[in-house]
Amino acid sequence: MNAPNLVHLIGAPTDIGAGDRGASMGPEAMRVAGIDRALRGQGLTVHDTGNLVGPHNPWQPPVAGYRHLPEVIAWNTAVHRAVSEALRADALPLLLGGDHCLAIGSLSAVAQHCRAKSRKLRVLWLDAHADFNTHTVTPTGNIHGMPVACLYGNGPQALTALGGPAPQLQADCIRQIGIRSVDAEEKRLVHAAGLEVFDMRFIDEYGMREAMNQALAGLDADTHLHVSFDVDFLDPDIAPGVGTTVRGGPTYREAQLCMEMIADTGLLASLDVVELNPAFDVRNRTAEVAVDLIESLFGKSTLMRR
Ligand code: 5AB
Ligand code: MN
Ligand code: MN
Ligand code: MN
Repeated sequence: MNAPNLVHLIGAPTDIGAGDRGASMGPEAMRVAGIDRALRGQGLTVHDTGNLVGPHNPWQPPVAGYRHLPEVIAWNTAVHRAVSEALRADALPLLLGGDHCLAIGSLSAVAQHCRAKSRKLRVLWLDAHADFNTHTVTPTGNIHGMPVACLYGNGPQALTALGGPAPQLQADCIRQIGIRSVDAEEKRLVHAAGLEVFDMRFIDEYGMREAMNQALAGLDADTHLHVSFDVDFLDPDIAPGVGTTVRGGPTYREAQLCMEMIADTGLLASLDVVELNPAFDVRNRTAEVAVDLIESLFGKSTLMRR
């Protein structure tokens, strides 16, 4: 099955799961940087569905290990619905975050869709962080540090069961790339769950090419490929506009190669672009880099056309 030619842009302007305010401005910054034009340039039909609506950020401390849980549930319910709708319309949902807690809504919709269609699912999690914290071990209570745990069934029921009985994801379907900041307790959980992680040490030693070859191994024409692109995956030198910068990330060229190798599969079927924070950005540079990389993700710089 070929990747869809229609893209639904879904704006989710919230920073409800983050530790800094500002990711709520992400969708507009991506539009200003020309996401629509960039995708059309790759021969895609783009339908901007506008922005979802949800509760404002009350900016409260965590309660029982979770910050803003009711609001996080409301936003993820809206994202789940919009992503499901796009998939039903045979479109490729492109979630414009918003912080990374929203991947619970998007990936639960994607997983549900794959179960219904008996399609295999591979998730590439491009991030500086593993996002595998739980309410008992989180150092912050910020739910943007917990989406992978929630998708594996470890979290509050209202989030883990979005899209059907938990877990939404099977242990072997995710590949994490670019990881370089994992909390001590979180590390233990990542090991116990057996997540496949291509951290920066791996990329230093073997290169992005080998990391991507391994992360993309075993795909076939019937695999739905989802990319969850946390912009803090990138080195802060090229992407300062994020809340949680961690130095030592992929360079521009390494990130391009990563995107190009994904494009070559022709299997990309859903995408999150999250954690862009214009309040920390410099002249919208990070949004522009993100748009530039997304063009490559949709095949700009490869000779093998979709
Ligand atoms: B992001 C931290 N591990 O749990 C936590 O940006 C940071 O979605 C999480 O990857 C970063 O608060 C979440 C310290
Ligand atoms: Mn993340
Ligand atoms: Mn991150
Ligand atoms: Mn972040």
